[in-house]
Amino acid sequence: MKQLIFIGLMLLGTLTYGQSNRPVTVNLTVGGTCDMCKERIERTVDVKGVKYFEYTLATHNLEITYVPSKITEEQLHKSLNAVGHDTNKSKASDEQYDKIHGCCKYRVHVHGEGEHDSEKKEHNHDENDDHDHEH
Ligand SMILES: [Cu+2]
Repeated sequence: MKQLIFIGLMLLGTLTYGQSNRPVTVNLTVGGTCDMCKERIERTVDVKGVKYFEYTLATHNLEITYVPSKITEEQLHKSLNAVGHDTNKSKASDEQYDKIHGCCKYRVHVHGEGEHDSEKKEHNHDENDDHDHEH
């Protein structure tokens, strides 16, 4: 009888193991603005345990198929944060975001709603740009 329970447990173990070995597909929302971001994001998730990834800039959607026994979704979020990208579950620290390339400052675009006026002013300023700037 004890042996039967043992075999039963072994079977159960194999089953759960098999299940966590089965690839899972998730959709993450990841901040990004340009092709450089897309490349960076895809390079970041191109790791062991990830079977498929595709980042769509227009929707900020990152589709990922990964094997849960090899990598967790949390790890994916964390490594994206580490290269400066916010996800729907966790944000990059200001320090991490600062490291991102200048043209990739996606947060400016995301927080745009209430700041349209100042954005417009900036644009006009750029158009008749014949005085010196102190950048
Ligand atoms: Cu970019």
